Amino acid sequence: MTGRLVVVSNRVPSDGPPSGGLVVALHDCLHENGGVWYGTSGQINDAPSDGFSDVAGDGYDMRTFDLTQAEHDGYYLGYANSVLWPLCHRRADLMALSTGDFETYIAVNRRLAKMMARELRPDDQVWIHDYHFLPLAACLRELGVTATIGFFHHIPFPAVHDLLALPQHHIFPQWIASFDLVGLQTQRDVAAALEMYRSLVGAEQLRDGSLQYRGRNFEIRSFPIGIDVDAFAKEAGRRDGRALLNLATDERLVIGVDRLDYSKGLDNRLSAFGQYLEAREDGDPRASLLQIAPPTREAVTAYQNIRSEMERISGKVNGLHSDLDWTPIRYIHRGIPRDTLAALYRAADVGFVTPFADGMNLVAKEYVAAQSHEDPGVLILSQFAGAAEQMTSALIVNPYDIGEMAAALRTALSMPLAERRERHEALFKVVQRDDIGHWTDSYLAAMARIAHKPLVAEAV
Ligand code: ADQ
Repeated sequence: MTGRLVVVSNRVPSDGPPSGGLVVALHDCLHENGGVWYGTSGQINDAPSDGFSDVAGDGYDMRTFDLTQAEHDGYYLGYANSVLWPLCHRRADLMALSTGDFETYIAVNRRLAKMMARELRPDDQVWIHDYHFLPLAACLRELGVTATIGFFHHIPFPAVHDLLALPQHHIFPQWIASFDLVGLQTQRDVAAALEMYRSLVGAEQLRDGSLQYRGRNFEIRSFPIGIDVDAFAKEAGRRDGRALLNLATDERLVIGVDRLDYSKGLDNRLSAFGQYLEAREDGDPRASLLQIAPPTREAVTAYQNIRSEMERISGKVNGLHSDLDWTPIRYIHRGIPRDTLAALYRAADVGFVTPFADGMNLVAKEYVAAQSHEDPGVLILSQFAGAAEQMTSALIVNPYDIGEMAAALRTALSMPLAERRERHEALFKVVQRDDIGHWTDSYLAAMARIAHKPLVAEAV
């Protein structure tokens, strides 16, 4: 590629070797092309900094900045995680609106833009990630930055009727239009974004697929994110997950892996498992649910009830169904090393992935990658996970319908080998085709194509 690759994400992986699919993929791109990675350091500092600190990256620069406590509270915990996150996950009712938090969110984006504008070059290709930085391109354009700027929105794009609940909905289209390329996870997200332009500001798609708004030309396209399939499959074969769990020979295993977030549908999932156990007949297999759910964003009020709700439902199900030698729900409230996780996926007869709303959901893809081809497990997947658009050979369920999910568990646990193989083969093909390498390559190719388009007016 010509020009430098510049990545921006909320956190920079400055504490040790990169881990996790997305971080490793971005690291690899930067390592290959050279460039810069900007983001917060994770440190809180009393005074706002006016410049970056340098962290040595492997073949590229990492430039970090600290937040003050007030910035962390207003920008990160406040507007990003208590307003934009629930808004994009169809939970406008959970938004904690505060003018102060919005102002802090804008101020952090402005400060970052000011510091970056001093360093950016016109031929840079800037790739910004996530809802923490929705106004960043608009702030950079105000400062005269003409570099190509792309954005990837990892979470669902809000529907217009939800967006109207955001007091700042009138500037949302302007933020988005300040990027040159807006990457979304699914076709459904692209349709929601186009509908926003059509119905809120009357901007239509041009014949070449791009949009024009306030004198700027930009593109909105879907780039479904993937995982490193080969690495994950190899990892999964290394250890015996059933031995780690001490499972009885005839005991079947259902697995759920999520951050403890209200968007992931955990309460209904546990209830569906309870209902499966209640309806179990003599011939039905005995199954345990292993739910791994590390805490996240505990300082945000909307997250504080989930933990006790999970404990209540699992306590109830275990109280009703446990036996001397059997606890039906094993609920683990912390993170698990990736190699152990891969082995546990492989050991599980069913991957139970039931979010109410999810940009993509990488757990669904990891579960499929980890299965053996000879004797694969079955994926149960919510229709509201972005992954459902591609992974149509899963058992697709409605996460609001507990009875339907309980029935899907029964179907999955008694599915004949031939059907399991057929479904898994189709799913594996999709996951392998659209892996993480394909995602970065196709996004960067689209950005390079746009970078070489003739310039248009930059008025915002
Ligand atoms: P998340 O909401 O974090 O990501 P997801 O896509 O499922 O959701 O990714 C979670 C990752 O964390 C997976 O790789 C998973 O293995 C790992 N993980 C979860 N719990 C873990 C545990 N207990 N121990 C170890 N690892 C664990 C956001 C969006 C998603 C989108 C991704 C990527 O919300 O919709 O798919 O970004 O774009």
